Amino acid sequence: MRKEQRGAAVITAMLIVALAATTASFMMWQNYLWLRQVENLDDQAQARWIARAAINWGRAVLEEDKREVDHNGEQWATLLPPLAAEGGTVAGTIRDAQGLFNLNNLVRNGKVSQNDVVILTRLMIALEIDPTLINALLDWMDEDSEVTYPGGAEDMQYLALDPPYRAANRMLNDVSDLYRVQGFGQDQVERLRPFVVALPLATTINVNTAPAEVLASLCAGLPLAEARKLVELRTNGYFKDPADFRKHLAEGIQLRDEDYNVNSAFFIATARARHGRAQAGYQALLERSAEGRTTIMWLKQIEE
Ligand SMILES: [Ca+2]
Ligand SMILES: [Ca+2]
Repeated sequence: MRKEQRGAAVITAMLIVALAATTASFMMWQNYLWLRQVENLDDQAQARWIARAAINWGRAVLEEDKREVDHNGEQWATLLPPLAAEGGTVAGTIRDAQGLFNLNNLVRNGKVSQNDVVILTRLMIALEIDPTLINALLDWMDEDSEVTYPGGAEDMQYLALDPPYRAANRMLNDVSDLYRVQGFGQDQVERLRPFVVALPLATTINVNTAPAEVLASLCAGLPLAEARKLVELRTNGYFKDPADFRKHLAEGIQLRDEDYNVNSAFFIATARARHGRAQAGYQALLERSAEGRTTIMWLKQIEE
């Protein structure tokens, strides 16, 4: 073999080896990426599974709980700190949904409940939100298509929008539904959000868990400062029954027996889990029956 030919053969051989090595490393790299993807998916599935399990744990805690009274000193109200679970961590909370004003109290069986309008009016004034917005909310929820003045809106107003839509004429599924109601923007909705809820049926307010703003709205003539004192008093105990709460109110303060209680049937459970690089979260509305069984009314995945 001539010298040049031998040289060319060596170069070709080297090229083949180099190419083979490159292809192999490329394939290995691809393989690695694929494995990482599988691992990530697996982590994601595990994280979801752990968060979902924590929601069920919340149900079990509520089922164990005594139902005559519900207050923030009970076990369900204890924050579940990040705990090691199944190779990951999980954290969770349960909140009493009946500590908040239930927007679905406003319209009962398709008809406006004036007493609840009065309660929400007080709350909105305290939060510095224009209370005439309530009229649009009543129209959104009531079964008729007659506009309530001032500020009301029915199909005619919503169909004129781009894109057009119709009034729901039924109860809210979620507080976020407010965004579709005339006059409610981010400012109003986010100011209201810590104090209101949308439950699937009309409910009483639990005076053991309601924030001061909600207590002050519930009772005619109760200033916010006095409501804060009641909340303060509650930190070292709880109201045993409705009469116990009433006993702590100054003379002249009025509230209706059917508007409040000391226990709850609806709770919001939130769980967040991590596994490997993945994280997942769920929030659920739980309903607890008179017999103590819990049902998931809705379950949604939450970010971060
Ligand atoms: Ca209880
Ligand atoms: Ca309507």
